[in-house]
Amino acid sequence: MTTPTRLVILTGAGISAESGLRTFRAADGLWEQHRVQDVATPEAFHRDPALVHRFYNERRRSLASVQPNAAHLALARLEREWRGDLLLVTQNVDDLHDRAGSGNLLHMHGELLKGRCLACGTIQAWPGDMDTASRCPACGRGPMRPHIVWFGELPLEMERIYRALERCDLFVAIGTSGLVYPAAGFVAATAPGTRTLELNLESSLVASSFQEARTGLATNLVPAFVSEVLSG
Ligand code: BV8
Repeated sequence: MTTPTRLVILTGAGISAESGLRTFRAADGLWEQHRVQDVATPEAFHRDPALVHRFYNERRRSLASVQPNAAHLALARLEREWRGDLLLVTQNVDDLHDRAGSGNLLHMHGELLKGRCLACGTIQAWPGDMDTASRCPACGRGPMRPHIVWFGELPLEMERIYRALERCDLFVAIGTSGLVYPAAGFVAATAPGTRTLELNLESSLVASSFQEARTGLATNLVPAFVSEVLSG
């Protein structure tokens, strides 16, 4: 197997689990007795914006009490020391990859710490609570929504992601259950001959699409994987 030169890494909630952030499946997708799929939608926001703001305010506040873990830090080390191309695509809306130092990072489902104006569309940092009275600092009039991709909405930068998937020679999925599309379909979008690897606590729903799967904690599997790749 030739040494890989172009990596695409996809992460999901499992990489943040050991930092103390609940995964979607572990919480069996429940929040305040609502299914996440029922809160994280444009319809829910239209129907009850205060409830959806509460859902995101609670999760935004929780970021202040968690830190990146060894898996996040290992991926940042890989980006620093890796001589080839590396694109880190995360489904996570937390800022742990950012705080760990990853730069070539794409939040395909948006970010908790950003807000989007419903009037002018400006996306801007939003570290504090957001509610129906929040107004856009850019245009001064627009109500705000979390800069989050909800169920039924198109994830961000999909063309850039598919281009990277077609070009890469190593695709690694870390801590994702393979339930949510289009992310779960990324492994199938890689070119024939691409090396594919899944790192997860247990087999994902798409494990059979990967050439290799390693099971264990991300804080063990990811640093070991990074050392292996860097040592060629
Ligand atoms: C789209 C932001 C179309 C929100 C998220 C009906 C109508 C419309 C669409 C659909 C529909 N039916 C189905 C769909 C498609 C839908 C979908 O896939 N639904 C699922 C429920 C079946 N997808 C969409 O809606 C997507 N958009 O299809 O648009 C379109 C096309 C054209 C034009 C317009 C529209 C958008 C999906 C994005 C939704 N937003 N996030 C928020 O965070 O509040 S998704 C959200 O859930 C996460 O971002 C993530 O993507 C997903 C959860 O998945 P995981 O990250 O994998 O987490 P999970 O808990 O599931 O798994 C954790 C894993 O970690 C496990 O495998 C576990 O074993 C492992 N693990 C745990 N601990 C550790 C560990 N591994 C290692 N170490 C550990 N310590």
